[in-house]
Amino acid sequence: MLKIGIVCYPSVGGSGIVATELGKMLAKKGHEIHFITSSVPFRLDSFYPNIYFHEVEMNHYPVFQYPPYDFTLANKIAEVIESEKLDIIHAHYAIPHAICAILAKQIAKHPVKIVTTLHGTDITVLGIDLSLKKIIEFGIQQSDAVTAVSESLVNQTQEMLDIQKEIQVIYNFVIEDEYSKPFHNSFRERYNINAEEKIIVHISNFRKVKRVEDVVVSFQKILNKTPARLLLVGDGPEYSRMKALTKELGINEKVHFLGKQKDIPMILADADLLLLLSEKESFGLVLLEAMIAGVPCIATEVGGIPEVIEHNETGFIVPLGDTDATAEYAYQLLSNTSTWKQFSEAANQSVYRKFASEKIGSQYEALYERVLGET
Ligand code: GMT
Repeated sequence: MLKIGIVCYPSVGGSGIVATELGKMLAKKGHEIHFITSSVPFRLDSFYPNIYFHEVEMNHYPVFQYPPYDFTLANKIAEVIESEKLDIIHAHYAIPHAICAILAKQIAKHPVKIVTTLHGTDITVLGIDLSLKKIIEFGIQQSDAVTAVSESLVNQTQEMLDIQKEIQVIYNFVIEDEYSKPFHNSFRERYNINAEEKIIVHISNFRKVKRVEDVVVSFQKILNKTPARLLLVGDGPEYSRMKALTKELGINEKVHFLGKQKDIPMILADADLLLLLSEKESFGLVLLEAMIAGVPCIATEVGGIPEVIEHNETGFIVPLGDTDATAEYAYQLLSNTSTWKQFSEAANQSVYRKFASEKIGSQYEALYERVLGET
């Protein structure tokens, strides 16, 4: 059994969710897992045997213009490598986590291997920023193994960065059982949504890249065809603008802003359709969450999304910005119960087939074993 340190962002977001769920799954299999983060990962919401949490504490000395978080993190990783005799550090994100892990590996007086997982924003956004490009390349080159969450992200990384490293695709996953608990129509009751009204959901961090505006505009077009409500889940920079937009469009009574929510399976249990109309998305973990819950998705033809959704089989793929096509496909799905059931079932089955948590967990284990076998 291995001793694995996981370095990730602890807050809400796909990379933190994947890192935490992977840690929980590996701990269940008997590995010893050490999370090294600035606060308890939000999915680590209970006591789990074999899981330990090491907090990166920041001291604020007035002499530093900017608190040196990255050094503090590297120092903590080095401390944990030595005290716990870690075999592997699994860093989620090249910047800053892989860099901190590489530094820690050099500091620590105990050998360790570094596995880095690229999640997207580190490459597609930061990779084109010349002020960080070289250090991202260094993080990838110096890791013992690198994975990316989609084929598209591997291609983009190789196109944008000067690297020779092999990057293995290991897809994201969800813990299937969490989405099959019995739920009751809680949202329908709470918001007085009648049986004819379809529930459409969008879940994101409301960054500009998520194009929430396209979701709202598509919803307005859907409303012209069929009665529906839109649940907007999450919070972020675009939140207030979206509130104003729904008022401006006169659809604010049909749109419910739920803010950040923890219980995504419960929300999805009431949903008929999920929209993800982003302009960049290396994978789109929320699509898997919806699909496993039997909620068909309409999403844009960007990044790794076409690897997750099979167009016209498990959901629909639309060109970026095409709100007419989104509304048209939504109507096709929502107006025909047997079509909806067929897509719902196909979406659910494809998660078990292509993204099974057991299979993904084993791929990471095999990778850890492989790097440990290399000298
Ligand atoms: O999309 C974000 O803004 C959050 C970011 C994260 O750190 O969680 O998401 C990235 O990683 C997820 C997990 O691998 C992927 O599902 C998202 O597609 C990816 N986001 C982007 O590529 C924009």
